[in-house]
Amino acid sequence: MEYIKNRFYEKTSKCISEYQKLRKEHGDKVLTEVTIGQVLTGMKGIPALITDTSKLDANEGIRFRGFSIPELRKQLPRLNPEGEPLPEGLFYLMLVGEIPEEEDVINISKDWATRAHVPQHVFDVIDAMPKTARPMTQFSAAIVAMATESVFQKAYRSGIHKKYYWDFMYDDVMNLIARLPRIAAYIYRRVYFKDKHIEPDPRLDWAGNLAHMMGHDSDEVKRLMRLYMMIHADHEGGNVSAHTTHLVGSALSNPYYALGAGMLGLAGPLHGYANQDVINWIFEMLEDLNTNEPTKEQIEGYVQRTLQAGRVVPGYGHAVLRVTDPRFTAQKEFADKYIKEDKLVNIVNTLYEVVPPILGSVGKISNPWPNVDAYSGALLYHYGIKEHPFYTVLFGVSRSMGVLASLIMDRLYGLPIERPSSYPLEWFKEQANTK
Ligand code: HAX
Repeated sequence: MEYIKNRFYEKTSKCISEYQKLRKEHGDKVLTEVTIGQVLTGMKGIPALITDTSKLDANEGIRFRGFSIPELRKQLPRLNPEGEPLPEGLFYLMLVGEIPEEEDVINISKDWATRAHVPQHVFDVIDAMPKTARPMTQFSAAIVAMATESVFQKAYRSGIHKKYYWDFMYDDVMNLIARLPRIAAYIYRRVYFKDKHIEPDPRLDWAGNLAHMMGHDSDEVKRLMRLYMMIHADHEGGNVSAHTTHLVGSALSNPYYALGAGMLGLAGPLHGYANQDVINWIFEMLEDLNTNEPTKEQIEGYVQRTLQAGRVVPGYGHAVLRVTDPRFTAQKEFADKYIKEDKLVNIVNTLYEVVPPILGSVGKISNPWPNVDAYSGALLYHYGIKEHPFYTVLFGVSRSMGVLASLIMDRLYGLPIERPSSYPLEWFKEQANTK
């Protein structure tokens, strides 16, 4: 599918000289002051990274190349008028910077289908682990094991000129994204379905094929999977999975290493693990309250007890957002439209009424509103994907699209190795006392 690579290069290559010009001519320009508070709270708000694929606004949520999620749900090509857009279209938008034609999207689908072969040794690496190993452990290990296939690594060792790095990176990225659904589904079937694996169907789209290989072949699950894969794909460059992928890639590690590292960041409870933790926490609550249909008052009491125990309420809060996450809203709209009655969905909806005022009243929590993870588990569970320790793997399959599209651009721009400075705590104390 060389024309998409060419189109990306035509659209983006002018940025190489723009980047070089900025670096040479405006390198001394002061962007912003950095406060001690920003450093001590996780480098919040410091403009420190170049990411073109998407931008997060605290009060509006994510925009992919300028388009909001509701706009994209209307404008990106879909298989039928009632369905959700194909995530392949979002990948094209993030990479090339324009809304694709239907033909472009179909072509990416076909291209990924032809690249989807996973080498046997990757399955062997997965099979060597106990089935009790966390699905994200198996997923990250499989990704790193697949680095044997890296064309970028081979080209680098053969001494290619740095201006061609992006080209090899592109091929690695397309291969890697194409193979992730097969790896994810293999882990799912291995752990939960006694190794009864399902072969890919190359006629299906990327997300539809993932649902198929997991054994959830209905149109409803495929529709949900397309939405899920779209909304989790990217959240600008500073979140843990995106930043880690970029950072590791900046050492010219191949994309398999970079994404493997990013996925291990996604596996943390404050990031992508939250999508399974929401369900864990709700089930703990139901057990504690000894009911499947808790009242609003009972839920309020449990939220208060969670906070008193020094725990976080999973699915709520965000490092950047200060409103309800539009990815939460997209999923709620999906549930409102397609799900008539579901106890778990009802609880998630009640939590949306109950949690924000309680978190807001604590005083120190910057954002009391729900994030993407507050809803996704209830939707998956409703459609029969009940194995919640697996949920973060689905997030990871989707997130690969944004972070890897960015990685191609990192190499096209020729971004250098990333190396911020660190100081002892004593230095910050001294800074605090100097005028
Ligand atoms: N429940 C209880 N306390 C919370 C909270 C929540 N949902 N969200 C924030 N806080 C607490 C913090 O733990 C922190 O407490 P301390 O000062 O005692 O350390 C305080 O409020 C200030 O934190 P903040 O500035 O509001 O939030 P951060 O930017 O530090 O952290 C997090 C953002 C998303 C990590 C945080 O809100 C959180 O832990 N939420 C619950 C876990 C979660 O849903 N994570 C997924 C986020 C979205 C994502 O990345 N998905 O993959």
